[in-house]
Amino acid sequence: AGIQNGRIHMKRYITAEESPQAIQAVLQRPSQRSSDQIMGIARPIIDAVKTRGDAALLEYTHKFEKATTLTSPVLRSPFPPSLMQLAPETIRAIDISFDNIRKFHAAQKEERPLVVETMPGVVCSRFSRPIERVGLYVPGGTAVLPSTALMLGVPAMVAGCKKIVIASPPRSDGSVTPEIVYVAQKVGAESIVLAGGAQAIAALAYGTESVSKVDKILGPGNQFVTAAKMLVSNDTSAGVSIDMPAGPSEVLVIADASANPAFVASDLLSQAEHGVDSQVILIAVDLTQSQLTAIEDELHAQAIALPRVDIVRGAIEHSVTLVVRDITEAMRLSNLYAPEHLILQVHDAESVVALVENAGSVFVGQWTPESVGDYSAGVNHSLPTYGYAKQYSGVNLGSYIKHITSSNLTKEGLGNVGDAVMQLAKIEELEAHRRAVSLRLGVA
Ligand code: HSO
Ligand code: ZN
Repeated sequence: AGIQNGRIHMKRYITAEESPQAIQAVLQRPSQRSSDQIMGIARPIIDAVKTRGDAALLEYTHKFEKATTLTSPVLRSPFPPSLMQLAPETIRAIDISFDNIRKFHAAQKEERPLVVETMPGVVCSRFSRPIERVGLYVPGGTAVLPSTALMLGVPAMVAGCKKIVIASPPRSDGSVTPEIVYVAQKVGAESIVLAGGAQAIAALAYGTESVSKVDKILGPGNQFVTAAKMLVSNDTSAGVSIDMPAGPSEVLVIADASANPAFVASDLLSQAEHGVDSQVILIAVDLTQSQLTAIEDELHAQAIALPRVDIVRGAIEHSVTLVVRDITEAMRLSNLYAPEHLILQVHDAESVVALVENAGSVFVGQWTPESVGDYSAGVNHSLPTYGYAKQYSGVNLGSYIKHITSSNLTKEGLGNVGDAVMQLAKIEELEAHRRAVSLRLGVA
């Protein structure tokens, strides 16, 4: 795969000619550097920030971000307008995206508590409250990602989180991308922590002299960020939770003869340009040799014209095309892989959605490139990678709230359910439990 005579090309497998084991092996994610090794690097960084606070945080920012002139790790709201000077078209694009993301996440609100009378006089209810303080990690690295600030910040705002802290690595001159400051202001963030990596996660988890401690940390990041999130969430003294483990970005495109080869190639490439460790998979449903070649030609031609062609080459090197017989087989393999993004460019794509069991987010039909979901449609782009779509949801309004339950019984209600309670308390030999009921009911 990868470079054949300089050609950017995904290795092709015909599933009918391979064993199921071989296909399963092809669908393995590219292996990550051992997590023990990464944890070993993250742990001392976390300890240093935990014990030495701002001083350690700044040292790491000077070292890793080369932002040696930075003297304060936090920018507090209200943010000065001079830090968010943007072209009108940028403001318009952010505003439109903000509104759509807000609309879609606001619709996820539960209007009223859930109330169920399980027995006469036994009323159970469930209501939600926002998580008070959230830390949102916006990665730096090879691309600036104000869209990630939107995807994490807008639902936090909609949920009603009281304190929103955004952390993002500063540029080497110590500044933050103005787009991120603008988004921070729009979502009502309290502060922006100018730090990245494990050190930023530690600062959010424990707090420092100037960084506010948070209750939950959300957002994607590299392996050090992910390792740090796992470490702090396992430390009971931090009292912090995380969204989900994150890995490299991925897309799986299912295309049949009705698909436009240029569209298919453009979707594969938009994921491939994220990073050399990104993975893109094409499942071709019953395509002829010439249809496959048309997609491959498009992929190469479009790829070499991209500014990030070198990153694309790296990603395509461990990406594959699987040629399958029908949509049922395609969906079976897709559910097995559990892609972060699933793009359906097939005949009657809408009906195929019913077959989706595991995926972070689905893009239906030829007019729905993944890019729209990455930025502006309204859905969230912070999604489970690395097969975690089998058990995790992407970031959504629920990521920012807790559910609290309550019970409320009348005397009759206790009379109705009391025997069951007393009986089970007896079996568990917890006499005080039993008596809390018997005493109220005036029975033995
Ligand atoms: N596709 C990325 C999100 C993103 N794309 C940000 C562009 N900017 C991971 O879901
Ligand atoms: Zn993207």
